[in-house]
Amino acid sequence: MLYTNAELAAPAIADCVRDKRHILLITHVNPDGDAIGSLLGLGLYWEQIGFKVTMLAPTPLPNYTRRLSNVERIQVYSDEPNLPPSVDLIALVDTGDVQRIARIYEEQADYINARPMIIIDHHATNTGEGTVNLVDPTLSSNCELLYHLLRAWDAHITPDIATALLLGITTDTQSFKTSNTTPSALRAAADLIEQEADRALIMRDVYSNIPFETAKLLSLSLAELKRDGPIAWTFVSQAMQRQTGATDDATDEVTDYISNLGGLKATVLFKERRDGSVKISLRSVPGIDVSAVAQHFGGGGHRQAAGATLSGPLADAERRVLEVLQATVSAAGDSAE
Ligand SMILES: [Mn+2]
Repeated sequence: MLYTNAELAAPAIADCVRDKRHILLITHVNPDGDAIGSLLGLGLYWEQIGFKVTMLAPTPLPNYTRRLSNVERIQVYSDEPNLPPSVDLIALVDTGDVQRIARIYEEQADYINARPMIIIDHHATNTGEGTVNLVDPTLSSNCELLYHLLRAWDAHITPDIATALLLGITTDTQSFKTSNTTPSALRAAADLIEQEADRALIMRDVYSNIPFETAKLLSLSLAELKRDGPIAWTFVSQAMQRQTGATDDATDEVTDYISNLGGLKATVLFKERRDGSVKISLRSVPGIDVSAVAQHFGGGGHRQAAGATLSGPLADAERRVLEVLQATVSAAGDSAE
C-alpha cells in the first residue's frame, strides 16, 4: 500500500508495527542531516513506546551531526556489517530506492527480503516497494514528514526527537533558503522549537563549524576565481588539497560560496581528483538547466544543481565544460533571472 499523506498512513503504519519487537531503521548512503534526523526522530520515538530499535547508516555520519544526543546509537554498516537476527521489521527512511542503501542491499538482500518493510520518504521518484509506504514529495524534508506522522500518532515529542527532526528540516531547506521552505515547513519547525528542539546546537554545528583547513582551501580556490559575463568558475587542484590538508568534502564549501555570488547565472567548480579525473559541480539560477550540461558529460542532477566527472587535465575539462555552459546560458537569453 502506498500512502502520500501522513494522516492517512498513520493507522496503517501503526498496525504494521504493533505486533513487532525489534525494528531496524536504515537510511541512505552518505547520510545528510535529513537522513540522520529521520533515524533518530523515528527511532527514539519507537524506543520510547517500548520497541527494541537498531539504527543503521550505510556509511559514516557527517561531522555536524556528531554532537546530537543519542547519535552514538547509530551504527555504521561499513564499520560493522552485522545485522541483528532478532529484527522482525525494517523501516527505510529518506531513501528513494533500495539501491541507495548501497552495500547493505548488495550484501544483505536475503535478510532484507525476508522481513516486512516500511518505507517513509519524500523523494518523488520513490515507487513504494515496501509492505507499507508513505511517500510525500510535497514536503520540505523527510523529517517534516515524520513530524506529521508523529503528530498524527499523538506522540510525545521529546526535546531530543524535536532536535533530530528540526535538523532535517533545516539542512534539507539549506536553512530555510530553498524553494521547499513552505509555510508547512516553517510551522513544523516552529512547533519543534516549542517542543524544545536545540536550535542553537543545530545552527552552531551545521553552519559555524567550518574547519580551518577548509577556509585555507577556500582562500586558494577563490584566488583563482574567474568570470566571463554571467558565468563564474574556479578550481581545486590536488596540490591545493595537499597544501592545506583539507578533507575531500571541503570543496563543497567552495561550490556553495561561489553559487551565492550575486549577478551571475551559473557557476562551476572544477575539482581535480586523485586519479587525475575532474569532477564538476554546476549551480545556476532558475531558467538555466545545468542538469542538461551535466548530462552532456555523462553526469546528472537537478536543474539548478548538477555534476559530472570528466577526464583531465583540469585546463582541458574547463575548456570543454565552459563551451557547453556558455551555449546553454546564451540560449536561455534574458529569460533566466
Ligand atoms: Mn531528505
